Amino acid sequence: AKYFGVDTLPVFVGLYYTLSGIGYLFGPPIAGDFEIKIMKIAVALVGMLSCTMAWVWPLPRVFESGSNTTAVPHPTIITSYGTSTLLSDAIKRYSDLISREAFTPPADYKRGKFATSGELSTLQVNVESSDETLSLETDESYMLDVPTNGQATLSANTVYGAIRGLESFSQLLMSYEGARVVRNTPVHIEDKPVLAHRGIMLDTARNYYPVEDIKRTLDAMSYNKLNVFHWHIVDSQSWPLESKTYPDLQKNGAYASDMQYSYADVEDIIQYAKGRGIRVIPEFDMPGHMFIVGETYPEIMSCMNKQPNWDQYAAESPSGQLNIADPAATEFAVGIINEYSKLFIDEMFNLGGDEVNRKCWEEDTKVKEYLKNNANVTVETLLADFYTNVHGAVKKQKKVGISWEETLFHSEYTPPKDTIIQTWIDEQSIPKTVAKGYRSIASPSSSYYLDCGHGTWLPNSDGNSWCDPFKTWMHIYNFDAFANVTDSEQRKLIIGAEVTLWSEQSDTVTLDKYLWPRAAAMAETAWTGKTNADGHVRTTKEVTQRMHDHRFRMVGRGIGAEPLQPLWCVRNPG
Ligand code: CP6
Repeated sequence: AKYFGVDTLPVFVGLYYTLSGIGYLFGPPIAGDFEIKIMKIAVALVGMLSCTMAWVWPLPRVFESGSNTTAVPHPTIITSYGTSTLLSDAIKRYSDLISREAFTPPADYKRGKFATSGELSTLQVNVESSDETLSLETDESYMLDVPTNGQATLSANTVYGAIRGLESFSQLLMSYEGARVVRNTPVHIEDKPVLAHRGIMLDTARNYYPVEDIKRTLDAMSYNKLNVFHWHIVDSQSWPLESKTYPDLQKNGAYASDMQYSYADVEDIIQYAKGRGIRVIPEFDMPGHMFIVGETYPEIMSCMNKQPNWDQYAAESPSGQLNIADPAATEFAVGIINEYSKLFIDEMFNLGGDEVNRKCWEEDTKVKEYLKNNANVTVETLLADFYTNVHGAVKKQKKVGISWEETLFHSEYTPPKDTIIQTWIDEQSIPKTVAKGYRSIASPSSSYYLDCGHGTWLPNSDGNSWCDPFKTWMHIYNFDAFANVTDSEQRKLIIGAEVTLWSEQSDTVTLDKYLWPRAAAMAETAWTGKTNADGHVRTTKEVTQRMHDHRFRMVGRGIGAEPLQPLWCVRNPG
């Protein structure tokens, strides 16, 4: 944090080492006591410093602050010109939130009222453009000025920038003994994201999540300036989604009549997300991960439910892939794309394409028959043809396709150049993708898989589950999508990051605590980047206090984010 134009943390850390260094020179026995005293002073200094930092998460790119405290005596009246419902809805939402919220940073719980030097009158919101298209290109930048006295100003090019700025504004407000203030005024923020695509993937097939869970997740995403909800909506285990083309999919595929998403639910969710500047991208994972389709259309499937040897035919039980030698299977896949391209209005459409099992087809009698009658055809050419057809269908719907990386690296298919590759397998996935000229979304399983470490699903002989260990927020924060890419053109192809919540070991009971605050750790590195504007690389240590604070803020807002340490430590930082 810059304070009086100086980066304060290194100054205090430096001071601490200098003073304790002097303490060391005195030698024993004085040094012991002296060092402890110095340490206590240093802890107190760092504690004071905590009170002067930008408490906004994710950290704004530019945050300048003064030394005054501004009173906000009444719920601040936020005003704007214009007729945008999106904007007026957002303003109403934040006005309500602010008047409800009385947030005191846990480390400041003993702090009395601040002496104030001025009073905030209103927050005036100015939006430049009336274009409300939500896409990868959307401008989310904003500028926010909170003076010591009088009117605050929020300016943005788009309504979505304004929504991001309203979030930051809400996080500047603190409550002390019932008195609401903004500290360290005047505050000047200039902010915009490093990555254009910042998301959460939620798997609603392995276990079901009610619509209200998804809405609460969208709320929490907006508190973290995340802008993509990647909905892994169906998989081998269930098809909870209404289909008008193939109505039996839902009938035979949903776990229960109250575990479904109707068209109206989806439209509601998309609308709700848009109000928070969040895009909804659906995934229909093909041709693998499709067992559930076989409950309705067994004739277009291969290797259905091979028990007990399912693991030879699929990454997960139950096995079942579309029979890529059957034109009816491809027709089905294209039918799915055509139907859901209309329901899901986003410009992007995720086709899955991961974890395809060759043996599933090699041992299939219908596939073997087909190969016998077609001399130049192999399983590999069939798979490439399948990908060609589904990507062609996505193009025809004027959408951009997203695929898991296997489509690019583990098949003979060459996706269209505008295809976005979602990487997950290892450290080479991102560099390899951008070296081939494709755009990449980073979802490394070794860092961003939030379901891991709960250890109940498919334990190995050592008792651990296959994607253990648990990924801590620090581990997530330390991941750098750009780490192995130096070429500046290639770096531009890294457009996004997504944490993924696969739901073999998660449902409504665990949702909030599996997602939060760990997804917030990713959100800051995706919005602010790994480094501050001045090049300083933030460490997890220096953001810990702010992270705890943000966790408490989310809890106060109704998000069941998990605790990270004893409250005692939060109140006695250092
Ligand atoms: N389901 C689908 C999954 C996974 C993938 N796709 C997965 C693979 C490995 C781990 C965790 C999840 N459960 N459809 C991979 C993209 Cl460790």
